[in-house]
Amino acid sequence: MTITNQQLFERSRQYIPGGVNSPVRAFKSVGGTPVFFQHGQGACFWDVEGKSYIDYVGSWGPLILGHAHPDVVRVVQDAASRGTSFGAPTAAELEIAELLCRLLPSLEMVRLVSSGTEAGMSAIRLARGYTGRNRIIKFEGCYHGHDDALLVKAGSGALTFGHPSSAGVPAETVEHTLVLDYNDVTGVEATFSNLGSEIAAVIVEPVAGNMNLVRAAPRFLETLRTLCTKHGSLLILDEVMTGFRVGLECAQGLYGITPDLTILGKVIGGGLPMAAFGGRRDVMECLAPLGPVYQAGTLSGNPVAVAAGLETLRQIQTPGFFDKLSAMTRKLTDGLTSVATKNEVAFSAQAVGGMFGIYFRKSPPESFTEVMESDRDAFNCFFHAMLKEGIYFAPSAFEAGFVSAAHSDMEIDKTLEAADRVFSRKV
Ligand code: KE4
Repeated sequence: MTITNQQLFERSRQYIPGGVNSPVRAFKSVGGTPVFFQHGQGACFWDVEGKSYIDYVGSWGPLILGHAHPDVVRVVQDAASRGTSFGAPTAAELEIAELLCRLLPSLEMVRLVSSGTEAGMSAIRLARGYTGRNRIIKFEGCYHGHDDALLVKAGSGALTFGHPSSAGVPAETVEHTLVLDYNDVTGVEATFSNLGSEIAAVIVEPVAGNMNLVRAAPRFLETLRTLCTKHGSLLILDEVMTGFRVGLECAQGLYGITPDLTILGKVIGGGLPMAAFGGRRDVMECLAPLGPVYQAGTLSGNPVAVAAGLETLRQIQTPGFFDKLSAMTRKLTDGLTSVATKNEVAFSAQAVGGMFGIYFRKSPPESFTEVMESDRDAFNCFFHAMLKEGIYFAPSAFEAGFVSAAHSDMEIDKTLEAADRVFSRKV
């Protein structure tokens, strides 16, 4: 007798909080029972009941080559057969460090860690250690992992400091964190004119993907760069999601912005636990064992994860890789928009490289406020209707979606035909 998603969910909730190892997987935002997967291949994956889905989450971004890419599987098996971890330096860590620094000119040095949270946490500590300052700026709607200092929601006024957005985070931990509005140039200018000399760093997603997809206005990032330079603060671009997803030169290349530090993750691990932070040599050399800023990790630079990352980074350098990925992603977003328009559904969508946003509002949002104006109920109905059609979008109206190199015209066409049926029923 085949076990069902429902049965697994009920049992998992006995042993794992919410039945999941990361909250967004619990379907709390969309309702219903999470799907338990057992096998993936290319653009698709199969649940425990044997149902197949076209996957537009891709493990939240890492699977830019699709599920179980044969070359990635091969190098992972090969690396594992030679030892899964040494807790000592390896040549492969040097190889991926050199590659990342070659691909991203702003990286003079880089350190590998095991998650985007670790990268963000370490970059904030490093910026504070380098500048000798405590205050940091983040933006409402941006997510940089669950480091205490970054689990903050906006304070009441523009210049008040943040309040914890999670239980267990002492107010003192976030008293130095200021939460501003994304794309609000005036707010950033006012804050720096008041506190510029006290600000250690600004951390920002150059294309936000954690309030659904919201593009930074070029002037917003340019202003951050100018003001950080003027006041001796560090600009940290959180490219955990956008890194090697929106293009080979990442979002910093698309926007022509040179950060002081960058955090990376997801794609660079090819589906295995790996992330990184890096940037200016004079800043990175403040890190232990060279300098006074401590940072460490048992499995940092793990050889199996590095092997998957190296193969993934090798494959995405194929000439035309991002042109093809961007075109396929645009085919999806343009197609969804046209079938929604045909069925008179208030809907919009946009793509940046291999990531996309879909919105139940007439135009793509340009701010957190506009995101919150989207029709969340309509999204949830659409999500479940498409799930029934075998199409798996992110189980939240506030997440970006992802297309892989394994998605072909067949998967996109099938998705658009399903969307036409769903929209015609007035989601
Ligand atoms: P991790 O610690 O989850 O590896 O990375 C944290 C992180 C940092 N920065 C950005 C821009 C991110 O998007 C993330 C993690 N993204 C979420 C998706 N919204 C991961 C999914 C999850 O939390 O389960």
